[in-house]
Amino acid sequence: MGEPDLDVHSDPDDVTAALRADVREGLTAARKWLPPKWFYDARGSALFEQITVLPEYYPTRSEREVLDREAAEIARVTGARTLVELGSGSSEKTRLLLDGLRAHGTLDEFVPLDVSESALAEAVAAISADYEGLSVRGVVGDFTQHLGLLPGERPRLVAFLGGTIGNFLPGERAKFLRSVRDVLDEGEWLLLGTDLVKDAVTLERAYDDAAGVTGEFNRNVLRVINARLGADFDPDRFAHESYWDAGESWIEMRLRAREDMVVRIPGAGIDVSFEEGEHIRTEVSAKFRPAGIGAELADAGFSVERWWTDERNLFGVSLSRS
Ligand code: AVJ
Repeated sequence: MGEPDLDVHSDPDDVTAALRADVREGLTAARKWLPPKWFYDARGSALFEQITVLPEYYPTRSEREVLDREAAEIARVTGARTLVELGSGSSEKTRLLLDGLRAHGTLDEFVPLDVSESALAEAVAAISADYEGLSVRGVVGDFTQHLGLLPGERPRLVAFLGGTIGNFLPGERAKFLRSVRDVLDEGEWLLLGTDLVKDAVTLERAYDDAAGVTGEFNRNVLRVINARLGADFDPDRFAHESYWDAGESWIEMRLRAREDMVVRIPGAGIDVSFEEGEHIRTEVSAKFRPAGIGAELADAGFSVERWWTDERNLFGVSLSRS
């Protein structure tokens, strides 16, 4: 694998400073929490890839079913010259879109953006090797901060897949959708994947699999804090849990302390005490109803042109025009 073409917008020192700020805020709060973006170092990104093929974790398969069926239609409707993918990870499902857009003959550039440099480098190398003549420009960055920097010939199609929009809290979600709308010109496109509300058992199992992969993914955030901030978390002293909050319409992942303990986090200048049974909320993953997501897109200034779901109605994909 050669040196991939990456624009790095996140300086390692800035990343550590951002983690320090998040850890200080979240772990000194009365109800402890951490933002989910810190799962994704090389190990966390690899664990997430394993999650996507678990029998319990339906979102990846359901979304792929839709993209496989609709890629040609997406290409026809948008005529996109640039595909921008936010939170691209391994870009596996993106190949369906790339194939559809290439077949349609309009696409010349692919711009994947991800916080994980390792996942992005692999994706850029693999896509460049497989799509001759396609210009591939990876951007290492945080899609809540680096949206203004997105290159590409118009019209651009911004894809935000996998249901990652669910990781925002509702207020942040509105701000984010508005920020995407603001970087797009009129007549450009947003392809958004949203997981749908369904029964609690299906949802909780999707985030607490029998093989324990999601638990390891969840505990990985503690390893990331150990590595970057010199902390002494013992991940085995935290139990993994998933919890469906029907009122908030989101799944929470939690790490519950198995015993009383004090964790030293020198890089954040704090010691954090845990009581037995106390938990850290490490992720929310909101689930949507079609009318709700339609209204949120409209509020952000988009017009929803297409809405598709998989055969079993588990996952929705919307195509909106700015
Ligand atoms: C990648 C954010 C879409 O919320 O379903 C998977 C992450 N967390 N299992 C999700 C995740 C636990 C995933 N997203």
